[in-house]
Amino acid sequence: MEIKEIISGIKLDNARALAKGLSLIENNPERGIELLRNMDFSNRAPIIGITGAPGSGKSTLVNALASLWLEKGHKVAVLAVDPSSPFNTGSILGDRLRMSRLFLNDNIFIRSVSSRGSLGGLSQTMVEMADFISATWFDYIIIETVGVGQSEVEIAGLADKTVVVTTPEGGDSIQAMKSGLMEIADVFVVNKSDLKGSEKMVSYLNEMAHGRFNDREVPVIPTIANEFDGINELSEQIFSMTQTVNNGKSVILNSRKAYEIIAQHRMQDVTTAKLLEDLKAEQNNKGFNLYVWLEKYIND
Ligand SMILES: Nc1nc2c(ncn2[C@@H]2O[C@H](COP(=O)(O)OP(=O)(O)OP(=O)(O)O)[C@@H](O)[C@H]2O)c(=O)[nH]1
Ligand SMILES: [Mg+2]
Repeated sequence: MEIKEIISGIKLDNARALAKGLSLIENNPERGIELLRNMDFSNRAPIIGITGAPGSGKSTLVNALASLWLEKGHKVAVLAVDPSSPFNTGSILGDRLRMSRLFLNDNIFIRSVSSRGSLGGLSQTMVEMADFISATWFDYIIIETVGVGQSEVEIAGLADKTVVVTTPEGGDSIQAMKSGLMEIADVFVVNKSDLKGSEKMVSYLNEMAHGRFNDREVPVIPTIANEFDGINELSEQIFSMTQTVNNGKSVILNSRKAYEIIAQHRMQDVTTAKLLEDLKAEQNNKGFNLYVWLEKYIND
């Protein structure tokens, strides 16, 4: 399928064109970028990152959120980042089974993406796949990543809004967590609120969220994902936060994305600082397309 055909297929909400586009991005980076250059990002869907410790209930939450949004008539795409660390391979299968009910619906798209080959967690391919889907017919894109090492921070770069999932059990470990987590969370979820210590965790996070490092309002929502408890509240919160998502919320994110892509080509003397400056001036222009914009920095 030619790029032109993919583009026209996407305009007709054609699932085959979506699949072709994603394979192109995965298998042929050059042509993937060419495809992205031709996409229209003027009405892009918000990307919601869901991250948290292994086993905190991210997939259960994603499943619940996606079901609720489907019921409301929204179209939802889910990318689950399949971590290459061996301890997680079993749970991915579990995730697939739990989500299988959703596979039946045309308004949902689910794909596991390998994080193989990336430096810190999310691959460039993943970023491009999410971007691509955001310019198709879906209303919301959810990305689940396990919060280990760098990946939380990266998901915050990729996502328009980031949900950090904690549990009452995580009480000790969260104290030890680097302050980075506070900065990336747009919402905290205390999942497994059926377990002891939930209220303590909620008030701890509330305290942290209103601490001196952060003047943003970061809501803390208790949930019991496997019982659909708190899912409405979380959904409402996400809806209201994403009202203002526009074409490229974060210049920092875009400058990093651009840097990665340019770095794959021959570099001029481009720095992320320079890209950040240039982006600030340009990315709010109507019809801005990052992939077209960065061409001028590539000299080959
Ligand atoms: N008690 C309780 N168990 C839950 C809740 N939510 C999820 N679980 C269970 O916790 C386990 C892990 O859930 P997952 O949704 O797979 O967690 P995850 O964060 O996606 O796990 P990884 O992808 O492996 O990091 C499963 O057995 C779920 O049924 C909850 O609110 N309360
Ligand atoms: Mg999972």
